[in-house]
Amino acid sequence: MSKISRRQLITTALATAAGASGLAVAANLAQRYGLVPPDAGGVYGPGETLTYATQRLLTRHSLAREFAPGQISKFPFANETGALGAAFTRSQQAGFSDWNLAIDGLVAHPGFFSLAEIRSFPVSKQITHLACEEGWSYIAEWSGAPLAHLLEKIGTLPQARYVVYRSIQRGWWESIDMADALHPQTLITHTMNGRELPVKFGGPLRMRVPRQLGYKSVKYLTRLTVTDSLKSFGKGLGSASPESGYSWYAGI
Ligand SMILES: Nc1nc2c(c(=O)[nH]1)N[C@H]1C(S)=C(S)[C@@H](COP(=O)(O)O)O[C@H]1N2
Ligand SMILES: [Mo]
Repeated sequence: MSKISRRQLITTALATAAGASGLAVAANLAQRYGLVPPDAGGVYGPGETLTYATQRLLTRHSLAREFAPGQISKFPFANETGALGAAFTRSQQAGFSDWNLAIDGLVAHPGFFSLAEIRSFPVSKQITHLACEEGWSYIAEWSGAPLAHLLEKIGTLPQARYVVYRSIQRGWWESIDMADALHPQTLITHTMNGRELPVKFGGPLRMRVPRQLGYKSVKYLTRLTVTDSLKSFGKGLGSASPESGYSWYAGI
C-alpha cells in the first residue's frame, strides 16, 4: 500500500473510532501505529492521543505561519524566568565564551558544539509567532542553525524517536519527536531580530519550535539527548510540562 493511502486509512480509522466508539478505541489504534504521546496515561490521555496522532498523520510536514518584517512586534514580551543559577552567571561573566551544547544518546558521535561553532553553521531565519499558554504572544525574527543540521552532523541513529533538550536552568527540559526535531523550522537560535539573542529571551542559545506553544521553546539550552524512549527521563511523561499539568504535545 502506498504511504499516503495507508496514512489516509489510519486517519479515517482513528476519526471513525473516536466518533463511533469513544476515545479509548482511537487510543488503541494510535498505540498500534506508534502514535501515543508520552503523557497519554494522565487524565487527558485519550484526548491527548487523538490530538497528537491526527496532527502527526495529517500535518507532519506543514509549516508554522511566517510573517513579514513589518509585522515584527515592537515590544516583545519576555516572560519572567526564575533564578538561572551560578553556572549561568559565571558563563555570562565570561561573555558566554565557554557555552557548549552537548549532544548524546542515540548518536554516532556524541560530543558537544561550542557556541562559536553553532554560530558558524548555516543560518536559517524565520519570522514567527511565539504564544504562551497564558494568552499573550509576540512576533519576532529568529535566526540560528536548524536542529536537523546538528543532528545530521552528529549522526542520529535509525532508532531515534525523540530529542530531549535541557536548559542550564533547573527544572526546564522538554522533548519533541523526530517529526519536529527534523522539521526545517525547528532552530537552535542565537539571534533575535538581527541581534545577539538577549538573555531575557533565552540567550545565548534557545530552542525554537514554532509549531508548538511557547513553553516548548526552552531558553539557555545546554544539552540534547537523542532517545528511543522517554520513560527514563524525569517522571517518564516526556518533559517537565506534563509533570505540572501541561501537555507534552503543544501543537498550534
Ligand atoms: N529556561 C526557560 N525556558 C523557558 C521558560 C523559562 O521560564 N525558562 N518559559 C517558557 C514559557 S512558559 C514561555 S511561554 C516562553 C516565553 O518566551 P519569551 O520570554 O520569549 O516570551 O519561554 C519558555 N521557555
Ligand atoms: Mo508560557
